[in-house]
Amino acid sequence: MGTVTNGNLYALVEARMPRDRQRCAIETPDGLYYTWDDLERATAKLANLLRSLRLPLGARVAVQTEKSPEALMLYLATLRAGYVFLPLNTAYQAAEIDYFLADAQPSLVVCSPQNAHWIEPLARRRRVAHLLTLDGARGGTLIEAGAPESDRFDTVRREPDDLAAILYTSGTTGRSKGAMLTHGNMTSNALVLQAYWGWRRGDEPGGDVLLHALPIFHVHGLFVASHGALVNGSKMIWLPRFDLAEVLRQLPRSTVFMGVPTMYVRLADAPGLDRELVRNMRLFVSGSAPLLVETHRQFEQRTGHRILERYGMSETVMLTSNPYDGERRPGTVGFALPGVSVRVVDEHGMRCAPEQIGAIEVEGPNVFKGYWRMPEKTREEFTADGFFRTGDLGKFDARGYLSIVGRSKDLIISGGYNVYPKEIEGFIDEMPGVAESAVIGVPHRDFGEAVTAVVVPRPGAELDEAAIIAELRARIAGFKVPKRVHIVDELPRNSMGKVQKNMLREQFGR
Ligand code: MLC
Ligand code: AMP
Repeated sequence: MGTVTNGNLYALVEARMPRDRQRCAIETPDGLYYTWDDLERATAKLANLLRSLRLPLGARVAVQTEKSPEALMLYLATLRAGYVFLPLNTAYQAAEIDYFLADAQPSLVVCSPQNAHWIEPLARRRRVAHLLTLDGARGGTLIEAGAPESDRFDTVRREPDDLAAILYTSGTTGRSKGAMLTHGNMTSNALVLQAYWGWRRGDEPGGDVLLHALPIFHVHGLFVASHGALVNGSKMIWLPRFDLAEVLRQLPRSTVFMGVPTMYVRLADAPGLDRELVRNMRLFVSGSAPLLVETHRQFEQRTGHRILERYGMSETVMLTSNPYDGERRPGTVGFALPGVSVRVVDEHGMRCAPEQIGAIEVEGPNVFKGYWRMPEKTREEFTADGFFRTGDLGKFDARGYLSIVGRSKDLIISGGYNVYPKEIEGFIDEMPGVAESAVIGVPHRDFGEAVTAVVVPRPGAELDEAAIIAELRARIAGFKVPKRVHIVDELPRNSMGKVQKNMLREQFGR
């Protein structure tokens, strides 16, 4: 493997492909099979197509499509061509998509053919120059337009500091902000994780095979999982979604699996899961939300495997990890990854002693460049000495393991998806007959936390739980819709007039 002088992340992927490019890179359960050569040539065609559209330098390519090998290739082609990838959750509806188009001003939108009828008018209104469709291997205008293009493309030179992707995430304000990640952020993190988690090269005997069941519009599935296999020359078994029966079917053929805690809760309860089924597995990784100690234990009893829990964010990719070789401690997220600094500080910015809870701040080559077109917000989120304030609360134990004990940001994590109470409250408060609302997360066995709304009617108004849920379902992504809506006369407030969400969580969390 020669030295890679081009800072483009794709240049690293290219340099680390197996020597024999006829080996399998991606396989799907319905029998599709893509070699590394296919990957190289298909991404070249798409990169040539993107170039032919004459998108301006730094153009954003916004993508909301179903998961398919072609969707991953579009991501890689965007990197190759030097543009900026902007993935969007497939559950997002018109109001949500419109916000991202207005804010990110992409030059190209790629969507599923069945959504083009409502995305096209939004894109036109937001002056997006191009709209193409992608429907996996079945095609779409993207694949048609790319077909006549050359299958050779010189990966565009990028510096480590150049933008590679924008991931929308939200803070305390509830307004989504685009976290700008650079080629350098992702390259450094991919290489660190490759070494830390002991990845075994795909073209060596006993090489790793990744079972990929995560969505590819967030850090976990798109970066941590895919990059892990891609920079390792490892095959991926590519599932369109997390389907428990399919995961169980594919586990004997896999060595690495990454999932959110909900997936482990479901796996640990699955009748077919036993040591024999996971006999070839080397590593199970969990992240994106807290993994309950109980799930960790139950999974170990069933499989003999201790899940490796790690911690990260859209703004920082991965920050900490339990050790691969040392003790994996349930309820903790392990140690700072090599090159990453993690500190826990009190309200005066002083480092906390072991076991003392404080704010988690981080620094390293993986930490993002800032929020898209929000320089002030970016400044606020960094300390004077350059650490990023994660909004998570944690503590180190005496042995240096970090635990996440809460969040200073008002955020619910449901099945690994982030839900911002302010956003949902905004939609509920607009409904006729609503005086005010508070959205909270309550413990949920499957999703970890379940979105729950507490709503106060205007005097004389009658509100109905089912009607509120139905109206929200028509407007926002399904995972954000409260599982329950409680109608109450008033919300508990403290002496400053602030709603006391902890009291609501106690009252409605049982
Ligand atoms: C689906 N539904 C959810 C939900 N997912 N509700 C609450 N929370 C969720 N997470 C709802 C749907 O709206 C639908 O509702 C119903 O459940 C069935 O939908 P589905 O798509 O069939 O659900 P299912 O396949 O069971 O999805 C569960 C899941 C999925 C866990 C597989 O949520 C998932 O893939 N989560 C992964 C999220 C992820 O990748 N996070 C990484 C973020 S990166 P209805 O009412 O319409 O029927 C990050 C950084 C880091 O955080 O550290 O990694
Ligand atoms: P996102 O904005 O989707 O990138 O979500 C990042 C947030 O997920 C972090 O700030 C944490 O609050 C949470 N998170 C990620 N991994 C873990 C973990 N292992 N344990 C607890 N919380 C986690």
